[in-house]
Amino acid sequence: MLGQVLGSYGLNPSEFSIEPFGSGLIHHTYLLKENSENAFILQEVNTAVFTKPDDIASNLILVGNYLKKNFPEYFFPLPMTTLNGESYGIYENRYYRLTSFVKNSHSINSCQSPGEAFEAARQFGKFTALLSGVNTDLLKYTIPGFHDLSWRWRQFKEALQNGNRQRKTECQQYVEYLESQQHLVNIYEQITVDVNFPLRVIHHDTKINNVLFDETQKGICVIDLDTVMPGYFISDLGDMMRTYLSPADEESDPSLISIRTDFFEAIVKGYLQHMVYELKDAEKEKFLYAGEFMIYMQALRFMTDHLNNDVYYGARYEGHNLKRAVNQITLLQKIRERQSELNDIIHRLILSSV
Ligand code: GN1
Ligand code: MG
Repeated sequence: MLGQVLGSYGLNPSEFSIEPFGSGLIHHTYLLKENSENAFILQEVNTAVFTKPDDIASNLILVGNYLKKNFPEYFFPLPMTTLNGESYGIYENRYYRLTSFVKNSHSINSCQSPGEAFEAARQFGKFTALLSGVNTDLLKYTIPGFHDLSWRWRQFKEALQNGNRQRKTECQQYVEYLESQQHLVNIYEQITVDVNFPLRVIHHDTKINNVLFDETQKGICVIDLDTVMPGYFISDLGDMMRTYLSPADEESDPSLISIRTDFFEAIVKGYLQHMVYELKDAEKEKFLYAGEFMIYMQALRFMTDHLNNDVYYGARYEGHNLKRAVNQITLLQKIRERQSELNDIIHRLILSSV
């Protein structure tokens, strides 16, 4: 298989060492090393999740061309094209893409310092800010409904109706908690009809491992661009809060979760660096909601998957997705406890950055 795929890029597989790479839940990713000079990332696209891989390619070409024309100095790591000029190497109906490994770059799997949080947030904010002139109508929705909280809510309700009955009974208290937070869906619905809340070019997966860092720990660029599509800024800002604030991640025991205020400050500051000139007042009022929105959506998604017998995320042990859901519920509650302190930080930083 790899022979055919690499061949379509004009590469000879016998010249490479190949090893699994990264920790994403969705695609299979490999690092191909020729020598220290030449390395590539090969990824098999999960077509059960991304049913139209050509839509990803179409978005990246559009965004890539826009950046090249308007901000030629911005580094945008596009996948390579095959010898035939295709965006994917296709073998037995499986889609593979190849990207050059960015020299002297590295990624990190968990956010360990406010400096890293700042750099990542700056990179994601810069990405959306530079693309503010793109007509989002021209972009495809690579996963329809991806961050549509109303749809996620309906999926959750459907899983309660049709999913695993025993699991539903066992986790009743968490189900009830999630239902009690439906007001977060209502706020999202107001946002979708608010003319002051524009659709922007959003990355939609702002975990720290989707930023490349250089040797001085400065951000180089954002990667993992499959979910670049129209969306609201709360998705990117919120997912950073979801994944950088606590020293314990979504896989951890909920008792280890805490909110690191200095990391919160770093995220907001970093995101505002470029975005402060773009964001409207209505958006600036939704900074803390961004975190609640993303954490709640992820809790709903994990719980829905648990009720649906782990068909989407998979499970390494019985109750894995329930544990992840409870982890996210705990994170949401911890943020709530600190609400007024966090809002003070937001207001201070917004005022001082304009
Ligand atoms: C998935 O594959 P990965 O880890 O980059 C998911 C995200 C979730 C995340 C939770 C396409 O991302 O939306 O936030 O898992 N991506 C997709 O860990 O569903
Ligand atoms: Mg990823």
